[in-house]
Amino acid sequence: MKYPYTLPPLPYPYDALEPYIDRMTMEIHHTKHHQGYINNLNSALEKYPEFHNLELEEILKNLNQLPEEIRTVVRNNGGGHYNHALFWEIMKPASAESALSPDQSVLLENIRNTFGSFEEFKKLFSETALKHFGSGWAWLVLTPDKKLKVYSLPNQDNPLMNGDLPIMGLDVWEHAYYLKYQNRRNEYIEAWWNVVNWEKVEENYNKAIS
Ligand code: MN3
Repeated sequence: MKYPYTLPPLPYPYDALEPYIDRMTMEIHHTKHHQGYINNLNSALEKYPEFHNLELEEILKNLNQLPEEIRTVVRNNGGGHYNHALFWEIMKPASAESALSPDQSVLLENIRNTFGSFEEFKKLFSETALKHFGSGWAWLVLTPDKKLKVYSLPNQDNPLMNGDLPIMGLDVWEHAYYLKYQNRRNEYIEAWWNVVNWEKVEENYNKAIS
């Protein structure tokens, strides 16, 4: 993804994640929130052509190389663009068949080795998402020493800013669930597991580890 940034189309219709994530939330989240981050990112970088040829990933890894007057805007809105582009991709309709075979998945094997079991991993990830105070994201990342790790980050920060590689992220900003779940973030998190696109998550993992 490079300047000028554009809104990537959703890989499924707005109502495809029903009943777990409702159509109106998806539509507003995609066309208003995500588009908003993109607009702000483009206008921040407009006057700085030296950053137009860089991949967004490179910019987020090296925020300290940006002029100070646009650093925070790019952190928030570049992070916002990157995070949401990833988020749409790692979801799919719950009815879609999973091609991920536990016997063949290196990711699942490493999840078990790292967290004890797949259930333990889910529990840790869910708790991390639930307990994150205020706006932010829960992340599964690959650290520079190739270890899986779960943590949360505030606002639109992204693991790339920490030197880690993002594998999977869950948006726990209220705009991601409030229309349907109001204050019940726990129910949103529980529902979200039904729409995780594990093939895409595994693809992210394979790319990160190679
Ligand atoms: Mn969001």
